Amino acid sequence: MSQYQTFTAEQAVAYAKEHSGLVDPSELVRAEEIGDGNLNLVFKIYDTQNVSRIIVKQALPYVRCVGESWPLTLDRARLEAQTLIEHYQHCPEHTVKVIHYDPEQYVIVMEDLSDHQIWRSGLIAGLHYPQAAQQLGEYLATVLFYSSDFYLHPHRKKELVAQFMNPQMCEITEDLFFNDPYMEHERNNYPAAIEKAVHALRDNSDLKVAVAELKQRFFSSPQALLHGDIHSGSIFVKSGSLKVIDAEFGFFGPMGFDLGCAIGNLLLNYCGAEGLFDKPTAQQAKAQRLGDIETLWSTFTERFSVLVKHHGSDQALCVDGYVSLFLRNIWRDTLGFAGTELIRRSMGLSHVADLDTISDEAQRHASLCRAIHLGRELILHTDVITDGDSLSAFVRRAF
Ligand code: SR1
Ligand code: MG
Repeated sequence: MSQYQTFTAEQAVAYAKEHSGLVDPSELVRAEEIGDGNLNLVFKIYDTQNVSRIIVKQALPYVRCVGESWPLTLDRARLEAQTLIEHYQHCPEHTVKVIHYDPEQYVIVMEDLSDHQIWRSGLIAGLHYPQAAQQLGEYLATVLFYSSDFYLHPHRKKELVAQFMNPQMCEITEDLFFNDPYMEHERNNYPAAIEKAVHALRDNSDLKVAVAELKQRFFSSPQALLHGDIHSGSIFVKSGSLKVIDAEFGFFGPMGFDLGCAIGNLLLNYCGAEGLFDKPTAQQAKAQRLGDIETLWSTFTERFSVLVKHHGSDQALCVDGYVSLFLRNIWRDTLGFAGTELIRRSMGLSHVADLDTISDEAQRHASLCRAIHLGRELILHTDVITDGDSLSAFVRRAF
């Protein structure tokens, strides 16, 4: 098989037998297609004992959640494989392992993480993984530091920036985060009941200027090799462990974008808590989400600063005092990008289950409005929110 064709379950099993790297590949007998994401085919491959052993992921030539009318580059499979491999090299404990990449079939074979669960599903079920925020902070600090100018030789950095150009996937983000919500667009998706909040957002010219600034930063700040789509659905967790998957949006961009996506998704869960849970559980979940955000940011800054101190190589960037200035700017970006994630997940094409699965309609609409309101406030108040603690206080004051 050399020409690209989308796999059937049988073909996925045959492929896994050849490329799994398992000692007993003949044991692989059955595939289940589990891709519930927006873009790809994902097969779990089971052995004779009905244990899932390996994952086969294949890029489709279009956006799966929309259909063939929206074609999409298959090269994203290369970008995903290479981003994961690059991140794994520096942070194997928190990055899924790529076992094989096939540039003709646009297939990635990777380790099975069935003993974990998707963080978003856990959060919606009211589960708390106390170590997850710290581990995510460690992952982000490590992979972003080792792909930044603090560490890389300037020639190598520029080579990597070129290798990880990802124009089509970036364009999706550019449109969905920074354009669609702020205008009428057929891709937008929100209930008529929240129309007033949507119009108020679109009438806010200060907000549009601030979003333009964030889009400009996204376009032209190749600070580090980002994951590019690090929401709670791209993260597997289990007690004591966190693994990041799904890096097809990987490119060199502003560090605050990854941090903002991660924090934005914890805040989306915060905004949905009252619709998802009974009152005492909602209070507890909200406190946990804010605690997670504080831990994520403090771990990120501490770890990043230590890495600069001990492994930084650029003389000018590593001068005393610069890293804290750098991190202050990253924090401002983080808040802004978190705000855009809250807004686009509430009224744009791609929603999150933290809000959409709320069964009570009034609660669901109230949660969407909270997310839009909080998103706007974060984007407009980056100057007064100085760190994780002050973000928590700000969010608590909002609701
Ligand atoms: C058309 S893709 C929509 C969204 O799904 C992905 O997971 C990204 O978050 C993207 O924005
Ligand atoms: Mg994804």
